[in-house]
Amino acid sequence: MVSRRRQRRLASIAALIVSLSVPGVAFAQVAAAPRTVELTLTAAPARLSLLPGKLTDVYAFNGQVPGPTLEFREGDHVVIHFHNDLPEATTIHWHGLHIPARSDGSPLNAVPPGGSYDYVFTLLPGSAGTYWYHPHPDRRTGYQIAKGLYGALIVRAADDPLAGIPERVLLLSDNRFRPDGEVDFPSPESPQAEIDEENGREGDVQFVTGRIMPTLSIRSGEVQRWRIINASAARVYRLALEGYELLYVGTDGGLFERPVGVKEIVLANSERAEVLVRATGAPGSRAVLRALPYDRYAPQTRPADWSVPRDLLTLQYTDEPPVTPVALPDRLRDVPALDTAQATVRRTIVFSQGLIDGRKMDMHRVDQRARLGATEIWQIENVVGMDHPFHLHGFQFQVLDRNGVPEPFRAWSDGINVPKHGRVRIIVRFDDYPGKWMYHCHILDHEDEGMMGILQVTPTRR
Ligand SMILES: [Cu+2]
Repeated sequence: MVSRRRQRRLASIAALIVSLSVPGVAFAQVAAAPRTVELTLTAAPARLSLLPGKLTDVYAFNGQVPGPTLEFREGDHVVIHFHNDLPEATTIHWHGLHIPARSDGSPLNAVPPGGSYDYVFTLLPGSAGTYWYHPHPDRRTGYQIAKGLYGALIVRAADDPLAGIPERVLLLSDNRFRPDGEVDFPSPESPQAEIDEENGREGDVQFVTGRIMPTLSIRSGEVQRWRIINASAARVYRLALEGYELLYVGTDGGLFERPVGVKEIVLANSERAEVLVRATGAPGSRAVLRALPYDRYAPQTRPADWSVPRDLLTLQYTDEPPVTPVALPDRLRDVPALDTAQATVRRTIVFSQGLIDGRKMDMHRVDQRARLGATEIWQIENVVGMDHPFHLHGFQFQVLDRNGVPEPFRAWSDGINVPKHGRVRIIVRFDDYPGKWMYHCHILDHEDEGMMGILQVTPTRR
């Protein structure tokens, strides 16, 4: 019999192997038994090459930008020993995970410089999906992510209907640099600072999992599963692989019930998409994944080049002869509908420029109070002329409709874009984990300026 101590040691070795995996390459390693996974993450300054021929002062998780891709399984009990070796307070927010509030890494649980914190949670059945992790300290989230603190997190299911299909992680991020290679933040009061405050900070250098315009290799006939994460501060991606239909199979909280064939996908800030790419081209050919123009802007600050498509990566076919494509399932899993008849509370949340319900974030105020176990319908209204993406911490929700148009298929989400002068309705059940939870705009500059509120979920007194 393996001792508990030895089990933990083995788990921590397994986690170390996982944490050293090359970002952008996913390793499937699925077994049935629940396990404890223990790993260490350290945030610290580093000097790395992000641009060819230049060195940049960054903030890095375990010395890497982006941070290591973390892989877990449903049922895992996860213990992450976090050390903050930055010169400022920080947290790690496990974006999209349904876990206890003390481990959410919200601004309420800042880890001071030199401090440590253990994030402890269990990944529940049904939680398989693509997530990411990033800092979430008060007012400094945009700065710390721009300095390099972000990484992908994958939760796998033992009964994944797409198991065995080769995977790629595409962590989309853009940044701006000074001529000397340092990350470019505008000086306060400058015109650029004003534009950033309005639009959110965008950059002219586009990264896919830390690389500029990478080449992914594919064999004719092959099917690949791409897990795409929008880790940009403000840029929204309208993704298309020219000449291809993508099979859209999942979003923030995992797989849909069925694959959906699409020509393009709009991925707002913090959102994830899982797609299957079918290599229908000839050996030796190539295709380009592009971000097509998407007008999320107010006219007065819309960038001059907003309508220029941006190339993200090259898909290069090998010269090998085609393989027979694998058979793809018609059905992926059940996504049971949350029942609108069970909703006991309806709320309206109003987004205006930089404000939620007319006010800025106050760490000492509770803006919404909900009962544990309640099912609620939230309408998020955007009353201004630019898009604001809504994110709720801790709970996956289902989108009911956008501008009154019913959502075409059911999915679990933790973020949803609220278009200019638009509204969305979501349904959510606060089934577990009482505590204080953030909801906010995920344009990082807006969030840092206070476009955030606090939801307190409280157990019902008996
Ligand atoms: Cu916003």
